[in-house]
Amino acid sequence: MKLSRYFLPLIRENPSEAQIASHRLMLRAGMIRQEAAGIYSWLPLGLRVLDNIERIVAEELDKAGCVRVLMPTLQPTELWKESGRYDAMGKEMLRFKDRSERELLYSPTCEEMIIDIFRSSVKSYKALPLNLYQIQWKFRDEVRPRFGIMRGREFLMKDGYSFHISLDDAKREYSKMYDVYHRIFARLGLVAIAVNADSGAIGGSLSHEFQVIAETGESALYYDKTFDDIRAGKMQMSGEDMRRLYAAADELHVPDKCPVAKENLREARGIEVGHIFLLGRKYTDAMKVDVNGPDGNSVRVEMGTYGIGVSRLAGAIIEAGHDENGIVWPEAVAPFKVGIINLRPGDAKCDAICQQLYDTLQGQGVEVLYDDTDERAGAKFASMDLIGLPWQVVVGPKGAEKGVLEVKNRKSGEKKEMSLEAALKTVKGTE
Ligand code: 5CA
Repeated sequence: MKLSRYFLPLIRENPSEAQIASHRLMLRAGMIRQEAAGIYSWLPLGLRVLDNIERIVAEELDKAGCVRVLMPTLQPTELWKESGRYDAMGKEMLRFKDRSERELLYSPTCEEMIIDIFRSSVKSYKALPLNLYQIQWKFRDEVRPRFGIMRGREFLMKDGYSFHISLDDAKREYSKMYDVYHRIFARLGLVAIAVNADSGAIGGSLSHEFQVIAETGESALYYDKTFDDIRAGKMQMSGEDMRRLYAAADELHVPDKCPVAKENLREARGIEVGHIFLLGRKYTDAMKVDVNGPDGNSVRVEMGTYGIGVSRLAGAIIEAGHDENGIVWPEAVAPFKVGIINLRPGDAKCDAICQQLYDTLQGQGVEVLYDDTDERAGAKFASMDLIGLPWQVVVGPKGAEKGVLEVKNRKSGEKKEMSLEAALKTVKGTE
């Protein structure tokens, strides 16, 4: 993509409404634009990141045997009356009527509809276990939307729902999803701590929140300091072992009963990027969901539900990866892998080298943003640092004479002069 043809509305000054780094940087880097309280447009750079996160989440779930569906954002209210949540959800649920005076709502979560889909066609235990998921926009009329897309009213969620003939099998799936979640967050360049949590409005008997440690996080949590070694990469641990370590959300942490000695306990703030729930029969009792069991008798279905805040993750990744100059994207989610800066557009040599770099990388499937604009050098460097692409290749007239260009790694800040061939290898990670 050539910057002169792209849509990247950068903001030079710090927006006054942004209180935390990720919100400030997403606005400044032209990733999002607020349209109403807690409601955002995703501009091209932001959308590329959102798509990358979505793709990684979907790939890992597909690998784990989950099956993707897509349900509507607008839903009739009957199912919610059946489950009892029509009243329980209160003002957080947005309700309205269509032209025929039929009541609709904008789905804040999707247990009711997926259960209706399930019960209308699955009649036998042979189809179980079944784990269905979607990645779809949700609406919750939060009292205090804040921090940009971190706590939005409209937000993108991965919501998964599993169906089982026994509670033991639901527990097995819950453990499996616990491990899958760690894999997903690791691929996104994050270490999340899974804390025992309250299951709130979703319900169920057991739940874990996946928290990314950040000073600006909205949740308070307590955990065994061993997690700090895992986060620092000093130690690796299986999901099973991790589950034995103490970690609890604020509301479940009782100091007198905490099994961890005070000196080994950490208190921190976190961003909740995922939440899994063992539901049991909470919804299947209310909505009478049975299948025929192996012995011919009908069996009440057991469930689990598994959420990931896909749009919130974009903010969490920035909270975990930025410096005073801007965003520092992990490669897996970066909107482009390489930024080319032409310091002298119009100079035949600079133009030719940049074009060759650009064509070669694009031809090899590497995503490139080529700054071919007439901005002054300082502004180009600042913009490229702000948007945080992992690699920058700078082409100027002096270097072009000698046949060298400069390659900068955004994360380490390291800069090196090298030939075009060496630069290609470096940014592709083959050298
Ligand atoms: N049905 C269950 C699991 S699919 C459910 O709705 N769980 S949830 O309420 O915990 O939401 C799942 C995830 O969505 C949360 O862990 C969080 O990362 C994200 N999320 C929730 N509310 C918001 C919000 N207002 N803005 C951005 N992300 C949110």
